[in-house]
Parts: sequence; structure tokens; C-alpha cells
Amino acid sequence: MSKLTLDGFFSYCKQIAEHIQLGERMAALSGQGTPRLTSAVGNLYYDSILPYREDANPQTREFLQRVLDVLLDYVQQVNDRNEKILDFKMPEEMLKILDLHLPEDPLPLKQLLEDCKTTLKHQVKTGHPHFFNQLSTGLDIVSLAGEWLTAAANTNMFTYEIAPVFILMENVVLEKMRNMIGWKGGDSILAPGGSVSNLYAFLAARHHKFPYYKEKGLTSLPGHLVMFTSDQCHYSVKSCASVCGLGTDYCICVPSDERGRMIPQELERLVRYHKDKGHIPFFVNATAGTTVLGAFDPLPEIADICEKYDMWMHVDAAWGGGLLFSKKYRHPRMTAIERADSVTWNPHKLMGTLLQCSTVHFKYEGILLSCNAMSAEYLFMTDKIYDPKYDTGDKVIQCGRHNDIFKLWLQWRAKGTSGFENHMDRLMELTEYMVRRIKEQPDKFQLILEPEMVNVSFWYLPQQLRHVPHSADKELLLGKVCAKLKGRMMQAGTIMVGYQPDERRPNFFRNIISSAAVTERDVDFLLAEMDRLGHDIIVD
Ligand code: HLD
Repeated sequence: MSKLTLDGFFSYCKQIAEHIQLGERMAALSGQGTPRLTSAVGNLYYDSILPYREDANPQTREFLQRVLDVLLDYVQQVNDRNEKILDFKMPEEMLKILDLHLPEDPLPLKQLLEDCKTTLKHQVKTGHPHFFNQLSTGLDIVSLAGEWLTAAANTNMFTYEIAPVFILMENVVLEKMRNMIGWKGGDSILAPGGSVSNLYAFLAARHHKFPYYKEKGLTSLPGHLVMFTSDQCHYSVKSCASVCGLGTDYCICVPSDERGRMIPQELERLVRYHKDKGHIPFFVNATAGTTVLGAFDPLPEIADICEKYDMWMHVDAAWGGGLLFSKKYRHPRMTAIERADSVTWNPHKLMGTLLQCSTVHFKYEGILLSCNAMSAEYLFMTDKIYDPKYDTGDKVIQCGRHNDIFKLWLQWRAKGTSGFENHMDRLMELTEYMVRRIKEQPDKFQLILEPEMVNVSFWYLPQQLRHVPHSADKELLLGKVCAKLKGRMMQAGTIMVGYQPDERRPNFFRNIISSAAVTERDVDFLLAEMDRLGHDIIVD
């Protein structure tokens, strides 16, 4: 047996260490177990990976690959029907479980990987086939790939100079969307959410009617402006009145019919009333797909009234816009949408594009620049080597703009326009299936109205309330059931459905099917699970 020298000992240790690392690497690559970094990389700190060290490619790649493994595991769990949607914890308890503190000294890469795992472990799986809680649901894989690329490209959308490909993509996608609305030409922008898209519409409308407002402000207005919207509209419309100086009292709520659609005769009556008072009616918001009931305001009649009284017509199709793809469902819901002056349409809702992806479109070319440009010299120089019309930054009231286009463009390439049409028809078909299943179980479920889109409004009846004649008192009890049953859903973590009251009734459930993951068996599971969790609820 040879004598062990000091050098030999060190070499032996190095071999063992390499062997361990190889083992760790093999285990990590085999995809078994929870993703782990080799100890050599896991114990490194941020300044040992790119861009702090030029020779840091191997450890940077290993770190990112393990993060990717965590993400891929999550994608798998999201789509696993045996997984819970959430493991609900009260905020106080959650704060105890999570280590959210910001340290004085750096943490090693292995801790950051653990942080990623812990974050996703406690996240609600909004792409799970049993998540019916929100308008934006699902986890479109191609759109996810697009979002990952977007993050890596990490650019701002304000100039062609720094986002050439993405700016051209925006132009192509937005023009296609305007064509689908029924316009040639026009203007569009992607905004951070439907509410801000509606705000852009309001600003453009005011600018269109009162072009001196930009420089002269309130003094340029000949009287008090009034805007109109249905009592079912998204609250952001009212917020425009507050933010833009009208005051919410001057955002007039037009009554809706029993199905949640604006009553055009009421609109006209209110427009006349305010005109007679010396106010200036100038803006009407029609909703195509209301948030709670999924109702569509009658666009042809509203367009007639807007024309008659020279008012700007905006259609908030943030929710319903996706149905423009469907030959079967577009009409009559959005018939006459081309008569609008502006349209909000959120791909992150029905189209399943990842959050956030919201668009607003205008009939008039150049209106956004004319309305919002401030001509900041350091960004939007007019003597650049390319046509400055490709710089979109001055069209908006924000400065920087997130890249929300790539994930939508890539998704559209994957699906084709026909793929989106199929998706819309499928969502509507599943909704019809759910309505049928609800009607087949009248002792347990009560449909509130026939839906126009994928919002299904209904009550669940626990044993206590079955076979009790319907009355206002019973509705109050059914409303209390919603809150109790939702609490049980959250605790069980197996399904999520939203509820709310409206002007006509106390709490009721609003089920949303807008995820490509949902199938008929998930709808059946949902109803059965509501009954399993709720049959013994007692309310008084
Ligand atoms: O304003 C809303 C926006 C969204 C969404 O983008 O998912 C309201 C809701 O969802 C909702 O689910 O009520």
C-alpha cells in the first residue's frame, strides 16, 4: 500500500469532491426529486455568476437551469388534477411560514433556488383546471415561453431604437386586431390593464372633442363634461371621471335590463336630461362582456344615440373582445362594434395570453400621439436615422412600457387565427355544458340567468334550503351560503369560484370558464365538489 503524501491526500479529496459533484449533477439532470444545485454552485453568491465574472458561464447556466426545473415542475403541478389549487393560509400564518426579510448580507444561490420553490409552493395555481375564479385564468404554454423570452430580452417599448422587432410585432398584431374590429387604419396601444386602456380612450375622446384641453386645461371646456355608462360597467369607467376632473357624480350610470344590458332608451333620456341642465354629454362607454354577468350592451342602438348627440362611443370589450374571433358567437353580441370610436380588448382574458396583455384601439390614425405627446427631446429626437413614427413611447401617458406583445404574437403564430376561433367556441360550448348540468340538478343548483358568454351565475342549495319555495328571504340565505361555501373551498383547496352580490340580488356564484385546461369532467368535478363541501351548510 503506497504511503499517503499530503499532495496525494489533497488529490484524493479533490477526486471525491468531483465524484460528489458529478453525482449531484446527475441527480439534478435526471429530473428526479426536487431541483438542487451542486454544492459547488449552490454555495456561490451573486457575484460569482454573470455579469460579475466573465468566466461564469457554467455556474450561471447551472443556476438558471435549476430555476427552470422549478418552473417546469410548477407547470406540471398546475396541470395535475390530483394537485390542490392552493394550500390556504391566513396572512398572519403565511407571514410566519415565509422568510420574506431583506438581508443585510448576500444569500447564496442555493437559498435563492429555495426561495423560488417556496414562492411557487404557496402560490394559487391559477392555471389549474379547477380554478374558475377570475376572468384571466389558464397557463398557455406558448405564451409562457414568450413571457420568458420577453424577460430575457428585458427591453423597454418606447423606442424602435431599443426594441426593433417587438415594435414591428406590435404594429402587425394591433393592425390585425383593428381589422377584426372592422376598421382600416386607426391607432392602437398596449396598456397595463383594461382600466388604463379605458382611461386612454377617455383621454383620446376628450382630446378629439376639445383639442385645446391639452394646453389650456379646464379653461378650454365650454361647460361641465358628462359621461355615460351602464350600472353594470367595470368600475374603471367611473374612475376615469374621478381621475380626469369630471367627478364621479358626472359619470352617469344608465340602468340595465334584467340580463345586465344597458337600456338605450334610458341612455337617451339621461343624455337629454343632462343636456337640458347645460352639461356637455360627450362620452358613452358600452360594455361588451360585463364583469359579473357577462352581458353585452346593445351596440347598434348605442351607436345611433352617440351619432345623434355627437358623443364619442367607447366599447369596453376587455372581457368579451375575444369572441370577435368566433363566427358563431360574435353576432349579435358585438354587431356594430365597428361604429365605435375606440375599443378596449384584453387578450389576457378570453384569449388566454399571459398577464398582462391589454389593448386599446382607435378609429383615428395618429390620435394617441396628438393627444399624449410631450416630445421629450432625450428619447424622441426627430432627427433619428429612422422614421420616428416607429417610436411609440410618446403615444402614452406613461414613459416606459412593458413588452406585452411577444407572448401574444408567439401564441397567435402557434394557434393561428383559427385556433383562437376554436378556443372561443370551445369555451362557449363548455359553458353551455355547465348550464345544462346545473339545470339537470335543480335540487342542488339554481341558474340565475341564461349566460351570454362564459360567466355562469347561480346559487348552490345546501340540504337545508332544498325544496323550500323561492322567496326574497330564501335569496338572502342563499347569499350567505356563498360566503360559507367559498370559505370551505379555500380551506379544502380543491376548487375556486368567485361570488358577489349585485343590485338585484344578494351574493351569488359567478363561474368563469376561460381556461383551455377545462374539460367537461372538470365542470362535473366542480359541481360535485361544491356539493361535497357544501351539502351540510346551515345558514340563518
Ligand atoms: O377587472 C377585472 C379583471 C380581471 C382579470 O383581468 O382577470 C376583474 C376580474 O378579473 C374578475 O375576475 O372579476
